[in-house]
Amino acid sequence: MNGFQYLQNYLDCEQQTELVHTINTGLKTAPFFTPTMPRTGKPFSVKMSNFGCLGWVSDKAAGYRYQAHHPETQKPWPAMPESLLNLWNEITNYPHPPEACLINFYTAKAKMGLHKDCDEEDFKAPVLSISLGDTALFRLGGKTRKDKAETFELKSGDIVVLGGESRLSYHGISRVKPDTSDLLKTHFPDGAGRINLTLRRVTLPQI
Ligand code: MD3
Ligand code: FE
Repeated sequence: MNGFQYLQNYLDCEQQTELVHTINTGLKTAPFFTPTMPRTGKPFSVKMSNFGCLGWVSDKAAGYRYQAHHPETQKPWPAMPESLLNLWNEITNYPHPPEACLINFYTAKAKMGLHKDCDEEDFKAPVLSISLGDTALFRLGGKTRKDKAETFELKSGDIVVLGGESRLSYHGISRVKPDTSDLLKTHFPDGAGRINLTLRRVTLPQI
């Protein structure tokens, strides 16, 4: 698929551990919350938090959106870590910094249904995703729900970049394979599972 980069094993063990520590620090000010579906209020199986000036949230009353504050504490999100800004600059050619880093936490039973990321204004910017912990089965389809989807394994340290045509393609996480990594077991309070970080530009850059 056009604009899709699959960088296997991009981060070494030390960089992965460092990122887990950075995430733990952020979670002290911005603990995980459970988003709920617009209209129905059904809870997501994935827990979330954010770094950056804007964070992605969802609830029954107001639906999917980006906002500057944590939905429960109302505090601003922790700043975008420098290590993530560096990765963005090293991997994407995009000349403006990411504004949001969504932190998704998956336990063994969590999944994310097929969807498009379209709550942003700037679709010219790529999305950069970092996988940590247990291996996930990632589905990547096309522009419409009917298009054939391919499955990829996202392992700890893998990075995926969705730019160009692939930016608006359907995708999801069909399942997480339990006990496939020790990374979170040793460094993460809630134990096993998977963390995905997605770095995004949300607003249109002012020239
Ligand atoms: C393909 N997260 O947060 S990351 C999401 O592993 C999301 O937590 C998944 O989908 C996860 O919205 C998948 C890989 C990914 C991220 C953004 C994309 C794939 C994408 C945007 C467009 C197309
Ligand atoms: Fe997505």
